[in-house]
Amino acid sequence: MSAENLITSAIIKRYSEKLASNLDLDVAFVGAGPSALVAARDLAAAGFKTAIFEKSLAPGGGIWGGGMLFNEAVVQDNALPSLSSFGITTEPVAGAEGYYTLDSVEMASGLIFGALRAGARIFNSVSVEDIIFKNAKVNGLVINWTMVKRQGMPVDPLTVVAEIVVDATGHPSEILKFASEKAQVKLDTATGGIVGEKPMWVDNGELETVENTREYYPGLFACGMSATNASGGYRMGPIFGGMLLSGQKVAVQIAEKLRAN
Ligand code: 48F
Repeated sequence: MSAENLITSAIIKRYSEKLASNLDLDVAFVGAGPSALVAARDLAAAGFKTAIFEKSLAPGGGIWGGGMLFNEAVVQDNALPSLSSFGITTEPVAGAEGYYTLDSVEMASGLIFGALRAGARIFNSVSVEDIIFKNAKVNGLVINWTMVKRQGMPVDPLTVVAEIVVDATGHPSEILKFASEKAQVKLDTATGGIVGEKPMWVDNGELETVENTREYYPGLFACGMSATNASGGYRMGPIFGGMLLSGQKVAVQIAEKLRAN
């Protein structure tokens, strides 16, 4: 075989194997932001078959750009154990006890690498365009290439089955929206639908993100900003402690549920 086709066939074979062996998952995350990366790492490390489907070319969500493209992020001291478990370094903010900065490129790459190393798989450039919904339960994802979606090409999707689906799509809560609007089910929120994120209030937003991390419908959890948006919490900007703790919390909730089944 020519070197050219050796490379081509190796890529096609390995990718096909990777996708085929992740069509039946314990946990499928939609979106590879900070909350999903932490949760996927914890669940994969605990032995659950876990994959993340991310519509962008680069996983990492809102981490890379720090605040307004200044590529530094802020965390509180309660997030330090999580970051150091990934080998990510932080620096105390002088005169502001309990607050730390970190390089957002180190944070994004460290979380991605940690999730992969623990055994989670990440499928980038793949958009989730719908859910599988059977017997009053969310059963998996309907996926397509992001380029197909962007170009508006009339191409049918493929599917991935999962015991648990996690909406980690950030501000838009895209997967909860499919459940609420397409499957027309009541979510576990004050209104039964997506309440919508409130303006910025940092301290409150951080706490609420963690509080609102839960199962919103059988088989469908939300973490990170998606949980904030679903339950009507305040936004918080480029402080990431709540996102990391939300990821840890959803991993514990999911592990408990899967072990109880
Ligand atoms: O928003 P995002 O980074 O997720 P998060 O874990 O973290 C929020 C923070 O980054 C930041 C913040 C800090 O305080 O407020 O915003 O809640 O990442 C969400 C990811 O989901 C992807 C999207 O490209 C992004 O990388 N995503 C959204 N919709 C889809 C999707 C979809 N339909 N299919 C696949 N990926």
